[in-house]
Amino acid sequence: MRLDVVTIFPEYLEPLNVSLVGKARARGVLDVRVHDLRTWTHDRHNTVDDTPYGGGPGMVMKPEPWGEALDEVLATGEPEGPDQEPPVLVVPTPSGRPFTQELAVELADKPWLVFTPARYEGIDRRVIEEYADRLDVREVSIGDYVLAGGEAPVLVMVEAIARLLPGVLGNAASHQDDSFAPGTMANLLEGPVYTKPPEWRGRGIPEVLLSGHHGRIARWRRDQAFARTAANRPDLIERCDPEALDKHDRATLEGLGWRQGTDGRWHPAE
Ligand code: 6GU
Repeated sequence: MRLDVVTIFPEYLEPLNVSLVGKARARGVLDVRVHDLRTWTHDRHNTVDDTPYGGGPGMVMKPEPWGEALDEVLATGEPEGPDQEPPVLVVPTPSGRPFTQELAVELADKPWLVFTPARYEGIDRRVIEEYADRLDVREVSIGDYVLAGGEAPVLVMVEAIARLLPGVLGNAASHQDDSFAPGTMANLLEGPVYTKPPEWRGRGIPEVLLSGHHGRIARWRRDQAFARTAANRPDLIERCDPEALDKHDRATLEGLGWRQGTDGRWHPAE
């Protein structure tokens, strides 16, 4: 997979040289190219921003450097490479659609992604419109809080996507039961995990994990997942498909103080 990032802070993307993503690059699974937006300015001060039309606080990123940068990056697509199709343009913005595991899975299947993290109040709207005519453009937010720029969201999204690529995680099964993995655990958070030693500071580990009884272990893990999800993300329980719950799941939820409404959905009891 090829990834391009255009930014005024190339050094902010240094973590892409480290750990999982760094190793994927070293092994040739990922081709990451970080570009300095100021390369495509032509004035003495390398100006990338200006005051907003209509007034108001903050600054807006000028369209011309973005246009020249994106035209040049797009023109480097090699007809024989993974970049033979035009890229998906991922525009990080707090006003975008939520970045979810589902979107990570969708983007992990694309051969080429171009990210345009912005600073200030964002990029002149005409840039997004210009490329939306030619490319699949996704405006994406990583959560309900405001960051100073899109660089940290790019690091977040690239890590979420890279770990899904074949051959990046040691064990292909490691993301099968991720919290939020589509299918399997049906939107339950993962429960607690333990390793050696069997006793630490007087604390043992749940007996069932030592039993070697795979059925009982799987059941216990699912119960823990329900308990954690009900406590930390009740919205996920309320949204879940009631048909996906077996008799034991329903008993677990009732034990946690949940009740099934007339619509079949689960709600915390009053
Ligand atoms: Cl993608 N950008 C900024 N600046 N803030 C955010 C965000 C993105 N997602 C959540 N907050």
